[in-house]
Amino acid sequence: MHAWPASEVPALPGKGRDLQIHDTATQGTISLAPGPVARIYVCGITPYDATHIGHAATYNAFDLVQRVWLDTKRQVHYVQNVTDVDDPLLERALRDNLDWTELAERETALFREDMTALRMLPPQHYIGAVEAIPGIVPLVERLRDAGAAYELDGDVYFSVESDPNFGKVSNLDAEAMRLLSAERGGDPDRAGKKNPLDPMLWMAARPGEPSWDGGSLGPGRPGWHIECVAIALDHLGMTFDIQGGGSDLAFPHHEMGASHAQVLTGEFPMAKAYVHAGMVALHGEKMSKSKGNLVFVSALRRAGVDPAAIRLALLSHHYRADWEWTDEVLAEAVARLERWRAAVSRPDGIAADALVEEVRAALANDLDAPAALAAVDRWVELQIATDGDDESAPGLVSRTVDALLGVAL
Ligand code: 5CA
Ligand code: ZN
Repeated sequence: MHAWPASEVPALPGKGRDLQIHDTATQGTISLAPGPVARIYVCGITPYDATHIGHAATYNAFDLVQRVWLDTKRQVHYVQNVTDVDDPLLERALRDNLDWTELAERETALFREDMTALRMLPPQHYIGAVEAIPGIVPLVERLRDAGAAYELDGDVYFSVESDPNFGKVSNLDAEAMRLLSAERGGDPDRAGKKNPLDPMLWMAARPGEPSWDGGSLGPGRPGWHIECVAIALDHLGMTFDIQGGGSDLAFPHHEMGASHAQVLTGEFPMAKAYVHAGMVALHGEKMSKSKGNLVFVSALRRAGVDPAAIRLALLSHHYRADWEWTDEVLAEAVARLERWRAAVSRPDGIAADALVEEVRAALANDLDAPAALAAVDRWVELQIATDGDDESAPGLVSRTVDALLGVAL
């Protein structure tokens, strides 16, 4: 699949700092010092509805990770998937009397537009589940041949008991795992499973549903977790720097993915850091396609909201916080954008070298975007109140805000 166009990232004077980031698996902040090419896998959308502010907030977090790494003069190898075949997509297509491929293509196209408008850097490899199937089948066969998978009425399940490290990504107790499994695509109550938590690796073809050649597995379609493992291992290999997504992916998705990879490679963890963004709510409840309490990025854009203001609204919350989208959040971001633009439109101003370092320090400290905004706010206030004569300052601030925060002034 093609991704979307990259906005240019201006180079800043000096060099950025290495990222300290919270890792869900070790439940602490870790210091990540990737090699010259940093490797990140971010779980992509299931394209059955438009991009909402919750999605955008999560992708914003991982866009900041890339910007920090680029500022340390590293290259970034970024991979993202599109879950372009899965139950929710097929169910929505059926409900709306649409062809499921058309629905997936339409919503993926809209996602690309939204990401472009928000200046999110694109992945180098943007891979659909469907196009990954030829790589998924042999992995499921290997898991089965290693005794880590078993068949149930033609479907193939992964046995969580085959992984000695199972549970070490999300650190949840058995009861919490069972509840979340039922909520998030698992089937803990299906009779005949070895362990209720065992996730499906390969679903045998169902009447009226799409299916693909599964070699010795028979015709069917892939499970969700193996999709991301196959794509990640194919394009990044083992022990890449970050696997990212919203906090609702820690269990079961990233836990199961780590387990699949552990059995396939004998290594743990698949990613050096498991990084999870908080959930954005609307009217007191997590924004979710299934509940329908959504604010769409595309709807805001159509209403004339500057994407840079949307981006500032996302940045005004720490990525790990759960927060609520309100009209005030957006209004504050619109006002901030105006103030910042007025400040950098002056021909000269207050020296900004210290500001560059403050923004760098804030982001390197577990992506503290609110602290980065506060630092820019302080410069903007001084700039408006005082008569500085540094001609390079407004340009340097614009470039800093663009390079590190993805906001075009
Ligand atoms: N296709 C899978 C990942 S492989 C999936 O979870 N797709 S999704 O469309 O449901 O979600 C895409 C990303 O947005 C995930 O990282 C998810 O955790 C995140 N996300 C979904 N809802 C919210 C929300 N309300 N707030 C923050 N992030 C969210
Ligand atoms: Zn995923």
